[in-house]
Amino acid sequence: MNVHVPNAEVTRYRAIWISDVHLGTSRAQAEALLNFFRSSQSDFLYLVGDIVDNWALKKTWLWHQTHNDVIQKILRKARKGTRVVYIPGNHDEQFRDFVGSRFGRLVVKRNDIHVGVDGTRYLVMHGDEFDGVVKYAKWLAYLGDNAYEAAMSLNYSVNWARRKLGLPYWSLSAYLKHRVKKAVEFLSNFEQAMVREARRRGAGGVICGHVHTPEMRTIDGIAYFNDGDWVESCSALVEHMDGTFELIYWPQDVTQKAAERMANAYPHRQRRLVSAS
Ligand SMILES: [Mn+2]
Repeated sequence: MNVHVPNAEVTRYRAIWISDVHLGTSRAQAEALLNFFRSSQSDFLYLVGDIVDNWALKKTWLWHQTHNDVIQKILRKARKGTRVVYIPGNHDEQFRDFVGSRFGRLVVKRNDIHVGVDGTRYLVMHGDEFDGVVKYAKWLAYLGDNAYEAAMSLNYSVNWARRKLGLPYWSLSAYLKHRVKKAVEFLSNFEQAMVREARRRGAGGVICGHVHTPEMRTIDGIAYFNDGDWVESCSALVEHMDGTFELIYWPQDVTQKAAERMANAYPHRQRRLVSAS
């Protein structure tokens, strides 16, 4: 029985958008992203912010080889002909100092306009620009970040116990975020702000990240596309060659991945490990 994830099939897209990878933290699903990168190819690759988590890097250095591999893979794609547009977010805002710089086929921009196959203009931006919390009270955002880190480590413990008990994965942070965002109607305000900005810029749509909530819908006649994140959703927005858009959710079952790695390392334990997930 062969359990490795097949990479042989490479899908070609016109454009790919990813954001909120948070490299430099243990939450980054670098392996899943590498697997997605190996399985896809595109004319345009938009890195829509929070690719590297500088705030986290300041506290503790948590940089795996797989995080290097993600960067290498992106640069390799740029060398091979993909036009890479890097739009730093609030967690990698230090890179905003490089806005306007060009490194071969990789350009750093504050935001960008992507023109779809049918000529529709899409405003591409990270999204923190209109996040009242980030914009008006930076210390609040830092506090929120620490609370999120704490929730994620608690989440890990809870799920370790649940796995031992044979229960399925349960996302505490998703639950907390859902509750919090419901309370302050943050998400709705965020979406409205993004759509307003797209209209102000004369665009027919907006493509963003930041809130870790993949979405594809039309709000007041403006396309609102959120590419999600590579912390929990492992999602990417893609534009097919015919101009249609799709949200892709990449397989990321951590238990399954761990089982596969173990199975490859210890073939004789394969059956038990795979059936345990
Ligand atoms: Mn962000």
